[in-house]
Amino acid sequence: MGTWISASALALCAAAVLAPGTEAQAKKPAKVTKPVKVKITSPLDGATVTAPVKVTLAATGVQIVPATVERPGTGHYHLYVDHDLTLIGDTIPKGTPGIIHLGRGQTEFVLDSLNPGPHRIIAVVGDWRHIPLKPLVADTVRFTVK
Ligand SMILES: [Cu+2]
Repeated sequence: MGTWISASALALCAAAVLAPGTEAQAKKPAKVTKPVKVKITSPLDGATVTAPVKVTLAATGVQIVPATVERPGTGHYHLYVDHDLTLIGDTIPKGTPGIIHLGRGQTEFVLDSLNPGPHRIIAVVGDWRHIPLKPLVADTVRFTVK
């Protein structure tokens, strides 16, 4: 009798542990969430490059999708080219020189009109409303066009 109760209690316990997630999630160590990050993989910070400048981006912990996808955990890239960040809680403006929405879910963009000299790019991941993710997911590079 004591054995029967014990086995039953174990089964209940296991069910409770597995209930919130799938089996796959249950196999992972607890509390492992990928940090949400964006990186400008090219040009490199401090680099000297020739125009046109191809900007390439990589993200972890967030799925890069077209702006038409309204789903948590997704977003699209925005490039601030020689432009300061806009307010973090606000919609990222469209049609503003120096602010580019990669609204089709692109992971690269060619800047073909940069003049020779120093430049700065800030990449920001925003959601389908074009509002930056919170906390802010951004990366900055400074480079020089020959
Ligand atoms: Cu946008």
